[in-house]
Amino acid sequence: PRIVTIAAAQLGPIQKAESRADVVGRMIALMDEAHARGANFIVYPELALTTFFPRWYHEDRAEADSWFEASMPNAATAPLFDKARALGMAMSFGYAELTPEGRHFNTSILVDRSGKIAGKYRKVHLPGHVDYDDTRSHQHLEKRYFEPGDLGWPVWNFEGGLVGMAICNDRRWPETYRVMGLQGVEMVVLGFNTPSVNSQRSDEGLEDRLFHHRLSVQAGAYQNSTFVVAVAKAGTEDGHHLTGGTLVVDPNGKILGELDHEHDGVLVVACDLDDTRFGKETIFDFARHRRVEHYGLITER
Ligand code: CDT
Repeated sequence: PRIVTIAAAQLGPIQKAESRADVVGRMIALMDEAHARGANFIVYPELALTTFFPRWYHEDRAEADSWFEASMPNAATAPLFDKARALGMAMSFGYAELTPEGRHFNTSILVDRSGKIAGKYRKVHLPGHVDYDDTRSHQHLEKRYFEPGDLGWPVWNFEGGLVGMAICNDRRWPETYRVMGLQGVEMVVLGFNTPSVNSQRSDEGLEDRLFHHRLSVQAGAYQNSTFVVAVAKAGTEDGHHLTGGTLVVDPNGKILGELDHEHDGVLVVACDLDDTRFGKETIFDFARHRRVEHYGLITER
């Protein structure tokens, strides 16, 4: 067996006024708990260091730069990296990345047990809109504040397996998993911030949102014979509610564990990466069964 003991570290709400230092303190507490429960790889949510700021409209785009990190690690996150190194804990978390060239991405990183950034992913599927939209119940301005990721979906040799990343809305798209599946991915780690209401239809609520979340993640896992670790930022941020639903799914698409609350908490699951083999060698042996001559339209439109 190749066991990766994963800690899916859900964060409860982060209010607009909370500092990075406060949040990093919460993340360190979760890491301590994960370590005490035997985990060696901890996964935090999308945009883990701040509130889900794309709900706030800044007319002056540059004002939003205060939500971004111009370097990583930096003064605020150094204690998290130090803690991870001290515990020998691998980790992944999301943050808003401002590059030296002034580009903005919704980013996640893989950090190895020595504290080195081993992989970076920039969110490809950005939901929402660019301009203030008064027809919506709340704003979702990811298309205003980020550009689409430019790194694709690499997979990395990490913690003894092949690990890839996705971010929130990416989990709803089969292409996300398939591109990694074609590289043999064994564990996809992803964080999310999902409002519990649809800003464009009032009849879609929390249970529908959780249903679509599980449906997407379980299908992605099964169809690519991979583990998927999906970690929420949950609860009510400045009056705006985000779903929970932090879960770990196995390569059969079955949920191995799910948190049933919306505050800070850790779900620890021992995953045997060898469990990905059967599916990859049989029904989802892509080399034998895919029929790419019929798939051209997928990349043409
Ligand atoms: N963060 C993120 O990508 N959230 C989206 C909300 C979709 S509605 C604009 C999600 O897919 O969960």
